[in-house]
Amino acid sequence: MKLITCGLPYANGKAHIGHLRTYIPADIYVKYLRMLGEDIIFVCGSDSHGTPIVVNAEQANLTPKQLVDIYHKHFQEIFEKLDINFDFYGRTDERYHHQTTQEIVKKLIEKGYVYPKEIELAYCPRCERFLPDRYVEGICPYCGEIARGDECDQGCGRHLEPGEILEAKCKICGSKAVYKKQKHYFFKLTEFKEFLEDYLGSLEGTENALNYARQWVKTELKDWCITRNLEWGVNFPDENLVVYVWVDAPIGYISFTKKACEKLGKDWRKIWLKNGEIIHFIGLDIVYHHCIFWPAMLKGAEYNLPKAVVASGMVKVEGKTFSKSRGYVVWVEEDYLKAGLNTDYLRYYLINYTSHQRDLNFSWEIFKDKVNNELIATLGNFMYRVLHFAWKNFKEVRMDVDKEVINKIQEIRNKIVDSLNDWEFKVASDAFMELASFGNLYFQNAKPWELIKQDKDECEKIISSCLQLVKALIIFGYPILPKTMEKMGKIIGIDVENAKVDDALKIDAKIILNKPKVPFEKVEDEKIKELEEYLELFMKLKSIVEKEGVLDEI
Ligand code: B3M
Ligand code: ZN
Repeated sequence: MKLITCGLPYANGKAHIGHLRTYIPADIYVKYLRMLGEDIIFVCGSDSHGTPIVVNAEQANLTPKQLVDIYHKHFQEIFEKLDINFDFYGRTDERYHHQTTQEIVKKLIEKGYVYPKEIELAYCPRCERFLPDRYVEGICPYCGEIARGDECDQGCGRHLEPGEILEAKCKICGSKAVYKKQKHYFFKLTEFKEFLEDYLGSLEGTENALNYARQWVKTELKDWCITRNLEWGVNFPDENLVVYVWVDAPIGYISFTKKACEKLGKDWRKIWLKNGEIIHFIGLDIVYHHCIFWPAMLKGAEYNLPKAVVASGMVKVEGKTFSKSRGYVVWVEEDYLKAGLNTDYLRYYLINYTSHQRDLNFSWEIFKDKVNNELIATLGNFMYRVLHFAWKNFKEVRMDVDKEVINKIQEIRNKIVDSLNDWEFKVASDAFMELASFGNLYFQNAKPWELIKQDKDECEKIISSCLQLVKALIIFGYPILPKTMEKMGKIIGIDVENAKVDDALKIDAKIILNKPKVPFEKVEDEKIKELEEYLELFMKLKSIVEKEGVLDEI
């Protein structure tokens, strides 16, 4: 049994293209593995705790729970619309999750990995409160960039411990913070140094994640403060504190697996207490948490360890570094879905633009090109030509497939499987498109429109080979373009949702055709212009808002 997870989105804002950069490849990977016959559980959920939520709720005059309710529902809807199908999509403010977190924290305490210590904490004299994590902003002591209280998000990416940040300021009122003593609890991360060095040596996944983690573990490890002064969160045993959000959030992977297993009649212990394979899909900005803290916590609490961490590169919008506050962002609902664009187009763009580890640039012009010149001109064109020709001239086709065609399908199948094993999802999608190009050439060279007049039997043979290619494209394409391939599957009578990859190589006695439909609609120039103009306007607006000093994203 394999568990695939996606990093949990904070339920404090809407879904944007940066989120999908991780979730869509993960979903495509899961769909392929299932079609290869693997037993997979796929989970994710809302990260409901932590200061990002509390601060945003405070600003919106809502309780944290009310805020989470809104965005939890939003994410669920977005995932459904984009055909990202988790077996369970949970939230970390539920009882079941608190229970699992407390069990693990207690276990770490019992095993002596947690100790109390008095520390100096940032405190705002004006707001009269402690300033955990994102309540505070200042300078990263490692690289000198502007940083948040708990992470250097714009610079070196390091996690920062409470008290480490320099020139601390209150994020709410802007006052200079002072430091006050308080007792907190620490996890002995330093005791895991050797274990981590060893573990990171054999951890699988993308090089971007592994390189960072191996570098970090060599330099310095610090014990990790795991409690915070907040009301909202999982209670730390016997104290008026909650556990740090980065303790409970990854435990969501476990609590959601339990819920998924309840639903599916499977045993979660096989994954988390025995040797099931655990694969985490995350963004590059949370490698530290997944490759350093998380395995140490799991090891300390005697749980199974992740087998692979797969990190997606960052996203740019029209060539500019992604930034919600500056308006370099594409919102999934407002910008994409409301424009009425086919969700498969976005899935294809995100998987096919570049390697999973590289930065992905989203541009509406490139989007148009990829849809019109690749999906439509190559893939759609071949599928529709064949289906239309077969339907018009035969209605049902006796299958007698050219050996060369079967070999090509086999070759593409192998390429797809190999590239999945290397986390090279773009290569898989390129291989799939290569099969469509092969089909176009095959059709063009065989000239069935001439053959039909001279030798109908020979023409039927050619068309049967082309139909086998269409069938393979429907099957290989389903994980990437599920809506389209479901629709196309119906034309030749395959239930692609339940198909297996190797069905692409099976030859039926005949294929009966239904009236074909075009696979894709063209994206019009005017539409793209409109979207580009909207984005520009949005960026201008944001820069005005910024100049006027309105508090933006936390
Ligand atoms: N909620 C979101 C982020 O920092 C954070 C991920 C948790 S994964 C366990 O990207
Ligand atoms: Zn830094």
